[in-house]
Amino acid sequence: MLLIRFCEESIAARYHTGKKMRCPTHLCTGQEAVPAAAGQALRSDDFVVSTHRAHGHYLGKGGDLNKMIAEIYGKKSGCSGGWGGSMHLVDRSVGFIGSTAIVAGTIPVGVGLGLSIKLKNTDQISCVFLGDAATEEGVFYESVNFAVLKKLPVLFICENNLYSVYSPLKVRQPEDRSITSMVQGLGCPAINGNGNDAIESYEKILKAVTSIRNGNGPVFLEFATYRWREHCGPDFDNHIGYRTEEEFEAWKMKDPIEAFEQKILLDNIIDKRMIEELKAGTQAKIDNAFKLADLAEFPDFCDQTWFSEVNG
Ligand SMILES: Cc1ncc(C[n+]2csc(CCOP(=O)(O)OP(=O)(O)O)c2C)c(N)n1
Ligand SMILES: [Mg+2]
Repeated sequence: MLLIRFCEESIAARYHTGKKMRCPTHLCTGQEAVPAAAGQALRSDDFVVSTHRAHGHYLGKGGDLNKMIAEIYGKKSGCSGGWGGSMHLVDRSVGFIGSTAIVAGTIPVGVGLGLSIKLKNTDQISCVFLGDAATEEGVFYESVNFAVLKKLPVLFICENNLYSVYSPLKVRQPEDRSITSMVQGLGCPAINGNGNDAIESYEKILKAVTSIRNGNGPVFLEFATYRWREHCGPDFDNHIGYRTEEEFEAWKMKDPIEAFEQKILLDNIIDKRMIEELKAGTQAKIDNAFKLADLAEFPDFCDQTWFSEVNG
């Protein structure tokens, strides 16, 4: 969680200087618990597909920090060879099959990966990250239906942060209908949880992973959470008026990292000095990743070999 938080905050702090990051970035500050928990519950050979807000999912899955920052800088050493930028992360070495900017675009890809696992008869899992707005796309229903019908090893993780850009859920979906119940209606086991509670998220994801690995078919998890920064970009946008300062402050009080830190301090799992060391070490790694990205070369955009390399 610290790696994700500090990484996102370091991107935000540097974004406006030097024009080094030329791609749009959708930061997940405030939403770190679910990606971190999923990364802990999944195996490195499990597959993950993700969305436009992909940094946490990639780092959580064991993605390489240096390769991610280099990708955001558009450099050849980036995980997508510098071709993709923030929203198009690919790294087969950690099972991160890809993120895309098209809302719900990776859902059928993740279900297809689930079908490939079933056909190859391995015990991997395909994990599909999606936002609340992706449940409004037609392909979501086709994909869940197919996964249920074929009993595919697919874990759907919906991070419900209440908004699609500036539109709150209540202008997009019937107010009295929960996403979890709607998915249950499609015949898919579905539960919801507090996406700002790292331990609860981990336990729920692990339980789902165990059930899927045991051959019981797909599971859908909906986690309530909240993005702190603007939809796209490094700044804050509460002043626009689509959400209130009070709502934002109330969610900031539910900071997943602060809550986890308090818990492990209280339980004597870690002491304050260890936390400070962890924080300093994490920030140092991130600062170094930015330094490396800055020094790295840009790709030769006439050279297509990266595509053949990444596609095996
Ligand atoms: C098919 C499609 N429609 C619209 C957009 C524009 N768009 C980009 S992100 C976004 C919001 C998605 O919201 P959600 O899935 O809840 O994810 P969040 O941004 O909240 O993490 C929209 C509408 C898009 N990229 N693709
Ligand atoms: Mg959303």
